[in-house]
Amino acid sequence: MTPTITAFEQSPDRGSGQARDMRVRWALEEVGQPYDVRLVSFSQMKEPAHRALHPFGQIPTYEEGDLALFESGAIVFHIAERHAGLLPDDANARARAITWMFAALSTLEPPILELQNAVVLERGESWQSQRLPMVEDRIRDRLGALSDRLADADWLDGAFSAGDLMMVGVLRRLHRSGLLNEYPNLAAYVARGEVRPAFKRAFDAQLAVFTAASAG
Ligand code: GTB
Repeated sequence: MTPTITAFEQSPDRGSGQARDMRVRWALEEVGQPYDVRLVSFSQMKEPAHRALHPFGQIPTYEEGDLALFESGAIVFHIAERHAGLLPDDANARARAITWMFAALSTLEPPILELQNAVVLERGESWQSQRLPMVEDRIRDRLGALSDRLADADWLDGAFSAGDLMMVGVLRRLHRSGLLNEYPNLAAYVARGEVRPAFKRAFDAQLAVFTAASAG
């Protein structure tokens, strides 16, 4: 059964693949699962029909037969569990890959989100310039530790896994900040993820949505 995901009808990221449908698309491409996309506007996301799928009125969602999921982490985990290619067979290695997924979402992403909120939502506040360095330092703290752990390895724990997919997906949010470049092995890690053919297919698919919306 072909799953259907939701994505922004008009993404504010201008096709740079920052919205979280990108992680889901990438996971589906990695495992070779075709998918349909239903584009939703900001107002549609807040309507009851969409909230039935996503209680918080957001994207992405995932529908497959009578299963409906929300939360990019849960969706990628589901895809990784149902298909070969994103989680190792060995039980311990599998548990570690899942741990990295959680680390990406609950240890790395929160300070990164805080920076984006500080830059965008707190623009113009008199205290913004004092707050930004503190927020950036909290990210550096996490990036430094991650950089030490990755060292000169290609991926976080052996072969590429859903843990790397999620971590690269989260770290990509730092592109505009320049912070990633302070950690050359992390910048190279993200670049390694972004040249994967599955990433490129996912990226091109979301970019095509933006390009079509801009032309229309
Ligand atoms: N924890 C949820 C998950 O992981 O799925 C978070 C989902 C979420 O934040 N969805 C966002 C959304 O629907 C889109 S991805 N927002 C609309 C709303 O809340 O009303 C976040 C996002 C949006 C835009 C950019 N951008 O423009 O660069 C980047 C990321």
